[in-house]
Amino acid sequence: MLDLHYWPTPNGKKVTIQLEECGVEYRVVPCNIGRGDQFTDAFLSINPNNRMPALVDHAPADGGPPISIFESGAMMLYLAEKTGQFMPSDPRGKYEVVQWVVWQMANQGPKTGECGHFRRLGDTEGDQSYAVTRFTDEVNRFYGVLNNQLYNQPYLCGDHYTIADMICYPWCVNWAGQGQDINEFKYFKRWFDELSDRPAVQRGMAVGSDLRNDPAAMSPEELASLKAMLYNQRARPAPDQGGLL
Ligand SMILES: N[C@@H](CCC(=O)N[C@@H](CS)C(=O)NCC(=O)O)C(=O)O
Repeated sequence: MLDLHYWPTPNGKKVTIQLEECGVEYRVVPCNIGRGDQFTDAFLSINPNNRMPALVDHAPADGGPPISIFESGAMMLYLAEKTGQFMPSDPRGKYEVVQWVVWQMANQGPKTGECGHFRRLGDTEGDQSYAVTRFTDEVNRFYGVLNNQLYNQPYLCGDHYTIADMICYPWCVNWAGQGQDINEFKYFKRWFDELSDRPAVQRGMAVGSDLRNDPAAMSPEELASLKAMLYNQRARPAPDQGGLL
């Protein structure tokens, strides 16, 4: 059995899309990042980076103890290898996919996240126009990268739908909130519309739609403590005694 520690965000939905596409059985373990589940000792033993998603495979191929994995890209590579689906096995084809997975993890994911953060902030923390322009432009560049890649091939890595497509898709769904117009990127839009119609993509995107924290139902104190917990996180102290020096 696979346990997916999950909250319904684009980074989580990449993995639910893949699980749905592969048709494997999995269990969703809610990790409520608005309540601080990502900071519990149990969760940190799976992901020392206190971020969801995380995956635990209770039946790994080597028959040994459970394997736990953090970072959505690493989880998707693991699942592609475990299921033998949506990633070529020859080195040329495999590394075509791996480089797009790494591109998404190093570029599209983090910077689109910052784009959303600064755009949502408005002027509550002072003038954010420099950051908004910087990240909105960078996200625009990403849509251009995807559009060019899809100009003469149906999927990001050629003729076959792979985890490279699945990992990029959820971060594109909120294109309007990112200050973009996908009608300017017609090859991208063809791909986006096709993926949006896939039943497994729809199922993956819908996982956890009942899981939410409603800011409107929170008191000002609760909102302030949520903000203090999520923003400006700094280093968690290491144990003082008994370590390797
Ligand atoms: N690179 C990581 C990013 C994970 C990440 O940023 N997760 C966010 C939700 S999308 C989170 O857990 N945030 C909790 C927090 O900020 O404390 C991945 O792709 O798995």
